[in-house]
Amino acid sequence: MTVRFVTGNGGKVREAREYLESVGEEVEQVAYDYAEIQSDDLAEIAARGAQEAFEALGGDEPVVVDDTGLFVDALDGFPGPYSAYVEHTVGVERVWHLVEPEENRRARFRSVIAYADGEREAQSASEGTSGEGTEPRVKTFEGAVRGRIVAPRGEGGFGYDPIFEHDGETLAEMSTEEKNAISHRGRALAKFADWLADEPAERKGPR
Ligand code: ITT
Repeated sequence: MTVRFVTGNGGKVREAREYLESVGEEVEQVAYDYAEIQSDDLAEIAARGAQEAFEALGGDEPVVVDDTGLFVDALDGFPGPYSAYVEHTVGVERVWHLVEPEENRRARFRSVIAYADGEREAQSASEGTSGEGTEPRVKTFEGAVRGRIVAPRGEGGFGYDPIFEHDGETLAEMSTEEKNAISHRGRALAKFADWLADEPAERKGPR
């Protein structure tokens, strides 16, 4: 099966391919600028994005989006859902300098992968449906990794990877495979792949 990965970030696609192709799923990068709703809930942002992109793009193949944030403890979770904006305005080196004077340099990356495929499923009973109500299903898969913010090191990866250290190495010092084995995205991809593997075979063929 091919999943359409809706993102402008080639680094995310490289990691998704490395993981998903090893379990027999193809990944195609698709450019579509879905509205990122103003929310501090990554899962909600990703889920809405996946649903909107699936409806706007048309076609049968499922879509996934990935929403990721870097949450620094000493900065009360900043930049969090604003990580892309902060990277593109002040840059990751400035984030290191913000954290440098802090004693506690711990941080966490979180990723949510949201998947939409046009299948419909019953609305939850709490919404009091008559049995006919269905809504497009969107599944979300989350992963997180703890580490600490350090002065930039390493040439690999992308985004905040050079300033995020896990087990003595920055994510930019790891290969894609090594990063996937411990990273926020790698963990979310593993949950997604497990769920896909349990899906009925007929969904994976043409509908
Ligand atoms: P799309 O929305 O088009 O997918 P984006 O790069 O804007 O791409 P996010 O909002 O999810 O995606 O990314 C938040 C920021 O975090 C952004 O600056 C990314 O470069 C960065 N980022 C995402 N995943 C990362 C990772 O695994 N390692 C380092 N930085 C990452």
